[in-house]
Amino acid sequence: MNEAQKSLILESSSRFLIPQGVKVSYGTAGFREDASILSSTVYRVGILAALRSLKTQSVIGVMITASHNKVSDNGVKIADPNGGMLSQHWEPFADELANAPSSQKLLQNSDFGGSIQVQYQQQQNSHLSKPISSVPSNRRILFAACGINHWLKFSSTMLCWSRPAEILLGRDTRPSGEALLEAARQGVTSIVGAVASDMGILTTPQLHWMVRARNKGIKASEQDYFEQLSNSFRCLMDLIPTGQSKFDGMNDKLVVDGANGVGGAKLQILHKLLNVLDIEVRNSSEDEGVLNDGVGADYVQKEKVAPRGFGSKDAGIRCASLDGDADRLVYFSVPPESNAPIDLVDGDKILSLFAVFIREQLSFLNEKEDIKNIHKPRLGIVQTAYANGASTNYLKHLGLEVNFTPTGVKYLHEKAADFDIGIYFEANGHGTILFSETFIEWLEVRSNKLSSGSKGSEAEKAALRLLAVSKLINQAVGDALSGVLLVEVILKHMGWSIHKWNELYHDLPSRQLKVKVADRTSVVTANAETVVVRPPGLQDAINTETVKYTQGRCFVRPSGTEDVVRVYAEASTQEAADTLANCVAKLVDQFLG
Ligand code: G16
Repeated sequence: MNEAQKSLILESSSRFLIPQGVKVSYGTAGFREDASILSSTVYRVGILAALRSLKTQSVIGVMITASHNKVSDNGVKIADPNGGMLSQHWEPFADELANAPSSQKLLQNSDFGGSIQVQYQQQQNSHLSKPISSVPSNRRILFAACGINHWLKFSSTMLCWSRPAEILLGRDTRPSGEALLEAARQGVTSIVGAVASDMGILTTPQLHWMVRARNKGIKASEQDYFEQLSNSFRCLMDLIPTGQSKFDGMNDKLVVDGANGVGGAKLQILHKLLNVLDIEVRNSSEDEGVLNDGVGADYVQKEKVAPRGFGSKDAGIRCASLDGDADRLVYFSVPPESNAPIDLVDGDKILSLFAVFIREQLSFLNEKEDIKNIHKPRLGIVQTAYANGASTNYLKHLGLEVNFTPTGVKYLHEKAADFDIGIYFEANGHGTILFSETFIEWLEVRSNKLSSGSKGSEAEKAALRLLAVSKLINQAVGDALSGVLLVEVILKHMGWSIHKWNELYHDLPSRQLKVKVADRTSVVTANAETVVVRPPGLQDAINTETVKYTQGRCFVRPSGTEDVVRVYAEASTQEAADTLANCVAKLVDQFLG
């Protein structure tokens, strides 16, 4: 191994020793722990991100956030070249590198360059006689991570990568964020030639958007992000059918809970740029409150109560809530009576609103002869087991194809990318709409025709609307800011109030609980997390309980972001859903307590 590189890693890693007894795992959305034990993990993620950048010869992102978790937690995740989550086959490398005893050991044992050249020669002879998995794990990380060609180039041409690693770093408003971002920066720059750019305080989706934009050669500053969102929003507003620009008997104001996180302040900037929406932001990071404490989308959706700062004075007003890093969005309305439950409009309903709108636009397009002659765009829906059963029935009733994946944006996103238009949402409000490149190209041709003089048939307007949606809604990851704008303009387009929207279907009563257990990883699930495979006997016990309830449905799964097992139950009444959830929580405790 090159001496300069070796001493660079040895020197920087000695500043980030792993705390004793700590073992971390790249969960649903990266590493998440108490912030006080995370600096070595974040430093190593910096190294991995630089290697990923070299391997893909692209810009990579590192985001410091723990999203909906409490303020004392923090976390780190990598954004891949397309702006999406880190490729799943790299997650084991992240785990190995983050838990490797020390970088000293990582480098000490032998000469990596030699080991990798042997592997390379074996591969040149068409087959790896020794499978990669038999190479000691620390070497395997660098072997697989760097890629043979880069590595050989590295060792033979002395640091002349064809393109040096480039990493965009972002963080949310957590107090621990600044120091952890510095740890990430030192990790990145411990790879010779790697460049780390601090993009400052951002929402998680902004960082993902920037990575995607940079790799597509599009301008990628925060200002560019705001301009793209506001321009496409205005375009959709201009295309609202005449006479449809007021909500149906509804106050036009929107009040947004910013979870005391980064999203509120960013929404204010967007609001000023747009200058057409009446938006009031509460619980912004500039206010006194604590991040995600009695506020935010996770709290509102799970507890089904109004966030701090909202009450019966807001009755009749359309309200929305973002989570701590603004990648989730739910809507709600507050009843006039102070103790009554809120009307929650969750991710499933946002998905349904988007599906109704997109389906309408596609129906205008499909009326045109020429689309029949090319190919009918495929619209697909992706949900998880948390999707309320009533939402799935509604979407199927519309004739839409509904698919299920395990929890985690990385799974939903991947499935949604199989379609010309893929809409994915988790009930917790995390989701977006993906458009295939081919379909976007087709839309661009149609909308060019329109802007070059034709008056605009319904089909052409539909093409323009869909194109604007593809620019407004974040193509990299779920984004609460772009989600708010799309919801607002679709409600205006439809002339719907939040109440009318909420009446699309009636949710089955449901309850979510968390159970603290000794080791959550001892719960293993299958079939998109609907069946417990381990520990043996738990699923049978859940089944025996569930059949007692009309429309009963229940599942348990280990959280990937908190140290708990989650329980979800649905039934025909709230009381039944609560009882079922509580009984199953007790079962989890008995089996795993
Ligand atoms: C993350 C993931 C989401 C997931 C949520 C909860 O959200 O991005 O896909 O639904 O965690 O995951 P779990 O139930 O495994 O704890 P966020 O908003 O916290 O980044």
